[in-house]
Amino acid sequence: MIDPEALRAQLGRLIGADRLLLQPSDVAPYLVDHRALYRGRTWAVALPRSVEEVARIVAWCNEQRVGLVPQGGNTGYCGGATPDESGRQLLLSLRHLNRIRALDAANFSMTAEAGCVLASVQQAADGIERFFPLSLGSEGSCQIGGNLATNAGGLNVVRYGMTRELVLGIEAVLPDGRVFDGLKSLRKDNTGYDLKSLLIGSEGTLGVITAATLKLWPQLRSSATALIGIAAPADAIALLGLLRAAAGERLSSFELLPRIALELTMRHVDGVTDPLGTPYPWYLLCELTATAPEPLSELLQQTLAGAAERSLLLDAAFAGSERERAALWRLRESVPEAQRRSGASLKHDISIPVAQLPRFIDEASAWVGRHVADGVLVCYGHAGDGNLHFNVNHLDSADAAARRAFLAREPVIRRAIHDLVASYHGSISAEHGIGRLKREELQRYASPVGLDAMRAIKRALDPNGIMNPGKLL
Ligand code: FAD
Ligand code: 2HG
Ligand code: ZN
Repeated sequence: MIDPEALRAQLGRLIGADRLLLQPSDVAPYLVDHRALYRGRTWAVALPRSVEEVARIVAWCNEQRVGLVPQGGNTGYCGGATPDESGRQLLLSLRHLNRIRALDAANFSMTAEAGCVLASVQQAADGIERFFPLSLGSEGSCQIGGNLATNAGGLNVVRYGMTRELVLGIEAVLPDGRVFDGLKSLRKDNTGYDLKSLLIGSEGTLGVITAATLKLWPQLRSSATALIGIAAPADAIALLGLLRAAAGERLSSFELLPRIALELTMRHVDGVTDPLGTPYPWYLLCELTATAPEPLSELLQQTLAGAAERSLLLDAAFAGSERERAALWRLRESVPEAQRRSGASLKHDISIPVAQLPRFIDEASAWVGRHVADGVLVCYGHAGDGNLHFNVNHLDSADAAARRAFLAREPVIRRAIHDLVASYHGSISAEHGIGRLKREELQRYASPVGLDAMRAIKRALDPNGIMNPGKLL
């Protein structure tokens, strides 16, 4: 049995009582995940302000065998940042560890503490005429530590890669409380196992990330953005090939949306409109960017004109100003919010080899059509990376009993979709991670040899199992 009062008193003495939240009303927002799938309990929320304080907390948790749940912006989709229902785990929020420690324009790098909100990292890079390309719909509240911990993807992966590819160095407190200072700003460093890479994507199970040195790029000087109406996903893949050939690395975003996604955003999000007027079955949101002033609009228009001659597209709306560009992105980025407002939904963040997307969408949609009469498929996402959010929305969430019945079928629907993904040698979590939500899925679909290696790593670094217990493994 734990004695919460004794734990609070001990930890308060160690880091200062002002670093702890104890009142139920103060603690409550930390105990539910963004999707409200999980509601946990805790005896305290710790809000350290320095790496040394994080180290003291972790060392103490290790001695006391107290489970520790790191939390960033709490925007994660897999319940990874929510403590369990036992009330025994300590919640560690990184929000006050939020300094930009260094900006180095000449080295194209910056060092940011884990609690920096992603948008503020982007702005800091902009301030030295550099560009940090990680971009997600949640960038106004997710934190760079959370981005590293989940190896976040987002809207620019087709050009810059996932978070792992944007990181030069890392600082983390390991489960025994020692600080791993790997904050190098080197492009080349072949000195043994890559601990940085291991911590990225570890979802708080191997240590607490306290800071990262990030790669920066030259600022963007030109862009061209279009919303393209297409008949079917197969046209998207043909267009992807054409745009890659014509624009090379300038192709920075390639997002697929079904008509229903536009309808949901227009219905549920203020100010979203359809720039094409006529409805089309599918859409692509494509963006080219360059670091020099370049005629990207011409390049995009010419490439799309060539594609239109081959009947690969039906229509296109080009952003003629920064305001129109922002409107197109708002349309795309509001899809999760529109889905949330429209009722219950089942999410499947999957990836498969890009060329097989059309066949997968056909097969998986047919299954949903046959088996989920009370659901509508909202299948959208980062098609350029082979990553779909193959989500199913409930049609009648106002009826509580019908909603419960829909949600009760989640395991059956998930199993069918994930089994199909596995048959395509795909991934059951392309960018959102495993957390608590997909723990059993990982056991089912991961390579047994790979899982054994993961467990061995976990045991070696965290023999007492204090780091984010019940998540990932
Ligand atoms: P949290 O939710 O707080 O935590 C996530 C996990 O990381 C937990 O396991 C937690 O324990 C761990 N963690 C957090 N901070 C640390 C730390 N400092 N050290 C160790 N572990 C830590 N994700 C994408 O990949 N691509 C998208 O396009 C995308 N779009 C989104 C759009 C919306 C509207 C929303 C709500 C979410 C979206 N997400 C997306 C999901 C989410 O924003 C990302 O997973 C994000 O990286 C989580 O960051 P966070 O700071 O909120 O982490
Ligand atoms: C996105 O791409 C996010 O918008 C959220 O990853 C996806 O809500 C989702 O399923
Ligand atoms: Zn996404």
